[in-house]
Amino acid sequence: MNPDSKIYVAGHTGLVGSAVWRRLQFKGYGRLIGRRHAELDLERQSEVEAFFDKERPEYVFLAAARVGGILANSTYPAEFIYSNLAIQTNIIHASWKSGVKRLLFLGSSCIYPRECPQPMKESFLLSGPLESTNEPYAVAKIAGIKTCQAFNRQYGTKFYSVMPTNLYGPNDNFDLETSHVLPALIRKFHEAKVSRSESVEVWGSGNPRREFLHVDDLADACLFIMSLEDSSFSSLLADPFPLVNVGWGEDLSVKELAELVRAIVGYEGQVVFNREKPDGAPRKLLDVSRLTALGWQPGISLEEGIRDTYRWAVEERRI
Ligand code: GFB
Repeated sequence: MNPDSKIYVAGHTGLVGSAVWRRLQFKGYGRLIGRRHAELDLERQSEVEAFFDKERPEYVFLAAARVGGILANSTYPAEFIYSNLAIQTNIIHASWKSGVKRLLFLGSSCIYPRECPQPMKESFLLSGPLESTNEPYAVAKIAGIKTCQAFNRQYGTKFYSVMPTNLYGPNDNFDLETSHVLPALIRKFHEAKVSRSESVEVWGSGNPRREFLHVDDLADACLFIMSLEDSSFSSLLADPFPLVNVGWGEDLSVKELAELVRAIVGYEGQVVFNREKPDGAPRKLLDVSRLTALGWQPGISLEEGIRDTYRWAVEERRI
């Protein structure tokens, strides 16, 4: 990529896409393309093909997806599998047809088996059964990895997959029904502080362990990977598991996370665990050695990132 390259960020208003967009702008890339849902319905193949024919992007960051936390995944399994398969298939296919030079497909750490040895290596893909609460979403994301791999093998395209751990940051979803745990806890503790509630409900047992990465770190990793020299990029594509994990490298329990968010927000009441809500996967810690060996490291600590996200949510009136 060079500053004059034409770059399409699919999903540029979402958590990941907006972070990639900010990072590209910051680095001086001047020909960025983004389309809101009302302008381009990515589930409609003909609309996607017409868009690619007209715009002819050279590089694509595929960050458009139907996403959500544990409850949204269990409530809307049809949308999570159908929308994601449609969006990614249309974009990958149109990227091949219009001669895109490189594409990065954004997946998720839930592609790995529920009982995966920890930390989870890229080579553990498809080595066991998936976690049931997000199986439809995970199957769609695995299909995305395999679609990229198949096009590379048959047509010599350069489409690569990036698997981020649980993400958070500006533009996250703070709706308590559909969000992930971190924005949910920021909102719950903030509202409890403001209304002086005696307690805050945290779902599940508090025992599941999760790893969190600030989305600006992920965006930095995506630009790093997209900008790799041809020889390094090609050797990533040639690996039998053509995907790379992006994470912080350490995890913590939901209970520890709740304590951290409580302290940052400054709430002094009680934390109550609701064991009737699902725990989901017991642990999801990524092995990040493939990416660190290439020379990339994350920089935003969890505490700093939560402070930043809390400030953003209050300033933007999202909570
Ligand atoms: O972030 P989360 O919704 O999704 O939940 P997953 C992580 C853990 O936090 C679960 C607990 O054990 C939840 O029960 N938790 C506690 C809460 N309080 C809350 C709360 O108020 N809201 C939420 N949402 N959780 C998702 C997948 O799994 O991770 C997606 O469903 C995707 O497919 C994403 O892969 C990264 O980490 O369990």
